[in-house]
Amino acid sequence: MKNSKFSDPFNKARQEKGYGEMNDQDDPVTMVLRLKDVRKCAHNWKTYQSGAAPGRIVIPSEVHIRDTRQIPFEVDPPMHKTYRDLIEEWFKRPLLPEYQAQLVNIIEDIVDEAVTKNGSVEVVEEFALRLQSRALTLLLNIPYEESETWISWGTHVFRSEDSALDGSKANILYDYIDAQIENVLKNPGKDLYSVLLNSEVNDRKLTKEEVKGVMILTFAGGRDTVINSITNTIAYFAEHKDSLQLLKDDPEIIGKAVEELIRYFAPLTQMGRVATQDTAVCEHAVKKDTRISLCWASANRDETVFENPNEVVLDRKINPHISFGFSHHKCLGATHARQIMKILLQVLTKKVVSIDIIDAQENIEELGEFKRKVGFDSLSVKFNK
Ligand code: HEM
Ligand code: EMZ
Repeated sequence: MKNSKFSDPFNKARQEKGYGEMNDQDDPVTMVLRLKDVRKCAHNWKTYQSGAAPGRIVIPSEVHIRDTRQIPFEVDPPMHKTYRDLIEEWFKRPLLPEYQAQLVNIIEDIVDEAVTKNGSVEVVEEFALRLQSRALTLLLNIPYEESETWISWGTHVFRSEDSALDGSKANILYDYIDAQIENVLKNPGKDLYSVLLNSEVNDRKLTKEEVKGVMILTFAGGRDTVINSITNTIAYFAEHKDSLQLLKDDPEIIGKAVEELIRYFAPLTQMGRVATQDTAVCEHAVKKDTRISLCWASANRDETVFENPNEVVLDRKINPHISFGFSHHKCLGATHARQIMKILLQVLTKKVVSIDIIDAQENIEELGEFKRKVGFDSLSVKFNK
């Protein structure tokens, strides 16, 4: 099978019953699989809440490694909007020309290094992690050098090689953010910490704990999602040399190609919610205080919505994918992530003739009755210029 293929494990369950089931640390999950149902549940925050115990809506659950509530992700309306209004504008900065120019420099440097290297490049660590960390300095408006520290943490801030949830690893991030908050209190600047520490909600300053909640989310939520998007893109173009050529010939379609790759990869498989009352999805009982998940990855392959859902159609015309979520919690980092992908495609079409895969180790999520490939643990390639 091709390394760049991401098959759809939910197909049968989605068509036959509309839901799936998985256990996760003795806190089972009913997975909602059809696009229409995922949208409905995402919208219905009164029945399906995000504001449960911190970490509980994440799958695998982070309740044992995190006490800090991530903001605005683990907050329901109306307070959700209060927080979101504070940061929405900040997260649109990737639309500014000077931001994009800096992102071009970052990506060109990394691609130049990859094409001039003799021998193979390990894309996850040497390419995607670096790109993600260096690009994040722009989003947070923090000096470029700080990315070296973030790169040293490895690809996921909560996972290590031995453990899907590593408390000591998580503590590195929490201690780092605590220290940064103290620094900025003494020495305010123009970075996201400073903006947050100066912000007010309901006529009071944000607490340090709230600022920490936003910062953990920007570090954790935007990390392996972006790394997987980049790595999977490289694998895809290695195995579809005609697609890279298509984008070279017709750069106008790059915007559509970005959406299609993100639909197909669905870098975040699912996100949970906790039922606030006894209810049902697809006639399957969901008890109060149990979890459902909004399975973005399954919804994106819904055959009643997408023609040829398992094919990558780079210039797909109608593409209502929900890789970035749906309704009020939809991804705040999407503008940044889309710019990274757009510029990556532009730079690849300019500087790379072809890519060859040397070795690939897939990263497979075990989700009860389903197994889903989400990216690679490692991907060695040769970039040809
Ligand atoms: C929310 C996916 C990149 C920050 C979400 C949600 C999804 C998602 C599905 C909705 C969660 C829910 O409904 O519970 C992705 C994907 C990404 C990506 C696929 C990359 C391709 C980023 C980046 C950042 C980020 C780069 C920032 C550094 C956030 C935040 C929220 C969020 C702050 C919460 C919004 C809210 O609750 O109102 N993301 N994300 N994401 N994402 Fe992303
Ligand atoms: C959480 C989540 C956010 C979680 C929108 O998704 O991303 C996951 O990768 C993190 O582990 O803590 O930030």
